[in-house]
Amino acid sequence: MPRKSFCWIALMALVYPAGLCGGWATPALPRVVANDNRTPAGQIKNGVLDLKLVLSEATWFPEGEDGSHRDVYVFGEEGRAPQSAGPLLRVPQDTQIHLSLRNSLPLAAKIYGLHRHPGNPEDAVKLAPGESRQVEFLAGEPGTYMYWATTADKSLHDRLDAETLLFGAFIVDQPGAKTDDRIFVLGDWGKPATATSGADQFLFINGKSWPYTERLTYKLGETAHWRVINPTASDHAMHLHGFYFEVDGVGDGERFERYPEQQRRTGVTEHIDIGHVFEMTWMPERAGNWLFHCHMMVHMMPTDELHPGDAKSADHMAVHEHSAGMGGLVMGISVLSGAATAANPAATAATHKLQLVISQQPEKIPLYTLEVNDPRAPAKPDKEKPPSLLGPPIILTRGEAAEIEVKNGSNSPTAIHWHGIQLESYYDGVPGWTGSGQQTTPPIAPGESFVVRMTPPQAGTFIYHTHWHDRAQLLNGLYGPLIILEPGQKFDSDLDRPFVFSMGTYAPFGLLLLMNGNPQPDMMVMHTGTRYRLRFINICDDEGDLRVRLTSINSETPLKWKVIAKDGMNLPAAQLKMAPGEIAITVGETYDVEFQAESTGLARLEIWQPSYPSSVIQPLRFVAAP
Ligand SMILES: [Cu+2]
Repeated sequence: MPRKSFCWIALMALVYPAGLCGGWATPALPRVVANDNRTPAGQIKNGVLDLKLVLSEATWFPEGEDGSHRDVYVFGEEGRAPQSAGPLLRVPQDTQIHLSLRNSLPLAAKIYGLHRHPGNPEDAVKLAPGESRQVEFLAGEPGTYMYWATTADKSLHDRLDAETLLFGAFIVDQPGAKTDDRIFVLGDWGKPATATSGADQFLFINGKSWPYTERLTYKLGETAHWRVINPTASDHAMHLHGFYFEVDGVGDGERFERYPEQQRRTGVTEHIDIGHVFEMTWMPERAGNWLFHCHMMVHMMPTDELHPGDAKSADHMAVHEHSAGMGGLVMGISVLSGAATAANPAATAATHKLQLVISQQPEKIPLYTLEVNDPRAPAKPDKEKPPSLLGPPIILTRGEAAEIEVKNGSNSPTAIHWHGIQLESYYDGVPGWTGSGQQTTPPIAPGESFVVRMTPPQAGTFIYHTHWHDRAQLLNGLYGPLIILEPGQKFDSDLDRPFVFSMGTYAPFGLLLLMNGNPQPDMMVMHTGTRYRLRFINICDDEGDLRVRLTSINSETPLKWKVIAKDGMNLPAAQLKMAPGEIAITVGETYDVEFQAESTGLARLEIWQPSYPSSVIQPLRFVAAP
């Protein structure tokens, strides 16, 4: 077949800077086939799986089959096309596994994870270039696992370049278990910058990058069971739009822990560490288009290297009309209504109408100012200066129809996502994607308004934030707390304290980690013997592993608090307990905790990331209640 990309190269050479053509395929290499992980590899006979795996070099097309490509190392089944993710190893418990492994790479390889689970994570099968070996073992405990390889003696944390696609899913099923679940293996191909070319990176799921990832289709009321596997060199914050999911279990690649029913957590975002896995279950209850994506901005943006002219998402939308300005770790989900026509946005009469007004201060930092006009919000008694780089809270009531007019007074188009809220797809806020085929959410052009309707079914802590996919909006404060109260409840700003964690362009210092829009918040006074609700929101761009901790001023031992909700969902009674005041909160997660100071004194609420030296401390003073 003639290579379509050939004339494309000539065309691209005119448009793209030099140095981007390093990845053009060697014509002799086979082409990588995207693996949707629905068909187990090999043959099972009489309780024995026979599978022949080969490591080889191949040409991979992360986007369209005539798009950009890279030469990589991948797994394949002997005699078949190489795959990304590698061939699916899936067997019932107690299956004897007979593997034949062949290394056709010019480099020695070490393969990890091909043993009985749980086993020794350091166990590796070593293969010299050209070497073949047989491996036999019994499938271990049921669960979700992975196998992966390195040609440079690296760990999962530091693999680079061609070898980063050497991985596959490994599933052990309980005897008789249903196997109609879906398996999503995350990928991250990366090459550091050199003297002659920039860094090159893109992210993908089951071998493809958005908008070329598989489009999932569900019927209303179907149950979706997913397994998510992370063999990449970074952690991720996997977020589902519009619906809660239950986390059924987690694993570190070696040991899988299935949660007992009362210990399962419900949320809209789940952190997944390097080499880890999780299983989730959810039910599509509303028709329309939805997303499952990594909430870390850099993992859901169009790749500069593949689309150097499209760095601005508006331009990108024009080039790839199905991309909606996104790229990388994003999957699209269409929920079919079952009716002949797609669900139209409902027009329930709203009894609570308010406005979110976005304005822009040209050439200033921050670029945007957000204002909420709500006739129900009490007038501010003094001329309190609103925090910069943070929108005011929007406060709604569970079960009450609300109408929010988003007025875009800025110079760039935008879109607002109502993170964690179970609402109709059309109002979910992903321009060009949410809604249905007939009517998708429009971008809000400068000078225009968009009226959002929702009747939140759940009281708790949520987020409104830009879903416009360039960093400038997120780093300039286009977000704020979205708080849903129980009917009859009034927001008490003394007892109820939102803490928004973000990254922002803070004048004149540049990009900083912020708490409530501030890198150095002022002293906050709280009363002893008084129960406070602290609402934590992480809307940083990429801080996947953020920690929050409450300690008294002279101690590293956290004070005790009670976590009462995650992602706006109250924890079941079995999970409520007083615990040391320290939690991990990933991008796109919210936590509500109850805290009561028992003695007067100073304390600090601190956020930090283990891998970076930056932190923000909110000083607290506990004084006797009047
Ligand atoms: Cu990510």
